[in-house]
Amino acid sequence: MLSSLSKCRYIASETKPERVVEAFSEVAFVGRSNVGKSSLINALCGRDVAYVSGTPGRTRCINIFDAGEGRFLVDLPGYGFAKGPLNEILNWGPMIETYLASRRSLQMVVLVVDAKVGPTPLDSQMGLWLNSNRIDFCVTASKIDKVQPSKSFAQKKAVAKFFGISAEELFWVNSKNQDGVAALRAEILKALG
Ligand SMILES: Nc1nc2c(ncn2[C@@H]2O[C@H](COP(=O)(O)OP(=O)(O)O)[C@@H](O)[C@H]2O)c(=O)[nH]1
Ligand SMILES: [Mg+2]
Repeated sequence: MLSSLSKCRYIASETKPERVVEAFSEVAFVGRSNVGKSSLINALCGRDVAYVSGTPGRTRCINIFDAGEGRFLVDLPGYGFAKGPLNEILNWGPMIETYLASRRSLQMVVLVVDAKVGPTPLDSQMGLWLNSNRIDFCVTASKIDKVQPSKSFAQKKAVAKFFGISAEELFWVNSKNQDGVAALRAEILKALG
């Protein structure tokens, strides 16, 4: 059992799911491009391990980080980007689905949505796909600092309701100042074993 993610280190980037090495356990991050997945991984680890980009859709690889003895955090390419070579755009779905469906060590998926924008149709599709494939996932709303404090309570309830969970089950985080990050970290550590 790990006590923290502070020893997490980058190990590889792959474009072919079958080339990713075996893990003891793993937690994968999915969500729209630019929603803050890589920033969240950095916040969870307490330092910059993942590449944060200003340009949406730049992280097109499966990025693997080892938190200790084969316990992986997996930064998956974001969906919803419109720019880039067509074959890459078309290849995205099969690549992610193949990855998520084929990893026996996958314990949980963190579905990251933008707190202010709220869930998009693609986020909904992702949730449905995870459910239909019986993949355990938790929902994390990122960039909560962009939500007006007066709207925060209602927005949290709305996002939770969208996914059929309670507001308490929704992780509500700001990767820039660590707000809410500890609760998600605890859930991930539990899942990694
Ligand atoms: N204000 C704010 N900005 C964030 C937060 N998390 C990420 N960002 C910014 O959002 C942009 C995209 O972040 P990134 O982690 O690369 O997103 P990814 O494409 O999902 O991996 C970057 O400019 C980040 O600095 C947050 O919690 N609050
Ligand atoms: Mg990224």
